[in-house]
Amino acid sequence: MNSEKWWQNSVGYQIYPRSFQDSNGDGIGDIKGIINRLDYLVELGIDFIWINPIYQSPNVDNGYDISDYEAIQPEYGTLADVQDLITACHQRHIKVLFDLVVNHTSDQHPWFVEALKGKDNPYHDYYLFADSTEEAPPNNWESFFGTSAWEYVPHLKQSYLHIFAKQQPDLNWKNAKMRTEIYEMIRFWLNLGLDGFRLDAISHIQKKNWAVPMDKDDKWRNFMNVPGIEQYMSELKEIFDEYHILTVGEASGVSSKKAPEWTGEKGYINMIFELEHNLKTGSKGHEVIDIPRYQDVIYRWQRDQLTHGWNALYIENHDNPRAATIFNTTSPSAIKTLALSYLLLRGTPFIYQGQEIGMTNFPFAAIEQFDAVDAKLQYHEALKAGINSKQALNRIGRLSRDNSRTPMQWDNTKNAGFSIGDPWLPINPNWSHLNIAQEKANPDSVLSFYKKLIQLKKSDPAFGIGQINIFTAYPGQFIFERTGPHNSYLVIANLSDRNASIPPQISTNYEGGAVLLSTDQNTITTTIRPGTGLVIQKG
Ligand code: TEU
Ligand code: CA
Repeated sequence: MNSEKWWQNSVGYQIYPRSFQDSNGDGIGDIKGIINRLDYLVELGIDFIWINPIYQSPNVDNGYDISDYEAIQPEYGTLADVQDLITACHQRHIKVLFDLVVNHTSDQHPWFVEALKGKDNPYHDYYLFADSTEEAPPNNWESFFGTSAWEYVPHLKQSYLHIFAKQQPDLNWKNAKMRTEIYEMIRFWLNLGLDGFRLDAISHIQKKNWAVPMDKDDKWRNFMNVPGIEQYMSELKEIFDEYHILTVGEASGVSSKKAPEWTGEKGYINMIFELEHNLKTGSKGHEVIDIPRYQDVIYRWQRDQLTHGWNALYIENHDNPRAATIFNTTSPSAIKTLALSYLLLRGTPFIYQGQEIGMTNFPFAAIEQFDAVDAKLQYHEALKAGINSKQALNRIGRLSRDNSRTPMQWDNTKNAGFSIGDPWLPINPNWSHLNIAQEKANPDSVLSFYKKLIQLKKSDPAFGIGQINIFTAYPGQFIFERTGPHNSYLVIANLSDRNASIPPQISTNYEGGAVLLSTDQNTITTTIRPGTGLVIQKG
């Protein structure tokens, strides 16, 4: 058994910098804004933050298209601001993770600009070009954003691969020189004092041979955890180990069965964000999350990483709609119950900005209101396929990434306290009654519940490396026990439509136990109603 790690008893918080806090009135969140709000995160009980990309970028995909890895996007601030941020966080015992985007660069990156100059240019092989005509791309692969994965370059008579937008050409990881440059860049950031990285789209850095056609039922298989990736991941691991940092991989295509190879004692990284439970990947065609299905997915990940490996736990991020909306949890108690369903599982929980007050989807009414690159592309593809604009808008509006990217709702002053200028994305119209200041003042609010929940998670290693026993229950009822050397706890989060109760085989242990946390003051341990939950300590 490996020794306990600091992040096993910690809670992370994801900051979408563009929408967190603006400090200079240009309507765009920035690094100084984050520094100004750190004391709030201390109050919330956060141990580390992950900040989405703040590197120089033409912003086609909001920072995930990087044109200079070692420069800060001017609208976010300067390198000196980053140093101030790291210092300010460390003074408050908050660790700092950046996003590491190395599957692709921007098409404005000097490497790609050079690459386009000719097949003989040394940077040409930094990317994935293949001979083709304009009409016949090298193969039929599709990008994640729904278009062809190839873009034709007439003067080269070649196409280049991009598994995201065409402004995001994929890097050629087979090129050792390219890898060395990436590794130097990683060291540059770690030498500044960062504590870790979230590894963007890391399971896609290796691709199958161009001759392998796309499988219509498993469209992205040809660039999901493809053999050969082991070498690159091992090289990365060497650097991560040298600096003792925390690494969280966005690694879709790594199955729960395979995950321990990635996150176990000898794994490449510390934990994986699985994407299987999400609405877009998991509940195709549905407007809300199928909760029993979500439960099956996260329980499977719990089981498969029980003896080896570690989970990253989350219900929201910048790529998904707001949880309160898509889990259909409409009352404060149900939103708290949703928090309870995942935050005390075995793993490291993440909270996405605004989730802690139950922020909701945005009521989109026109395509002009969207910003996200995938939303615009999908809208135009839908119109091409003959779907009418209202239907296309409805569906994209429900699922769009932009729902989670609207500015933070801090208080009920102008622009929700986010900015004194015009915000880059509209503020959700519910800001005047749904905001942090208001919830702070209310001991029964979603925010107050999150604070208590975070404290509980950190109060006892039973909630860290402690064992988890999951009880079989009616679908949608999350009933599990966490046990440590000193105490045991029973968590019941009822997201089903029937009453839940303490499992009979352990009822004598828990019926007289102390209720440490409850989503609703009226909840009693014998009848846990739909949309309510509690945590009981073994008596
Ligand atoms: O998202 C990547 C992403 O969602 C895919 O890697 C995922 O594997 C696939 O959709 C599974 O179905 C990240 C960022 O989070 C996102 O914001 C960026 O747009 C994207 O990478 C490109 O950098
Ligand atoms: Ca600003």
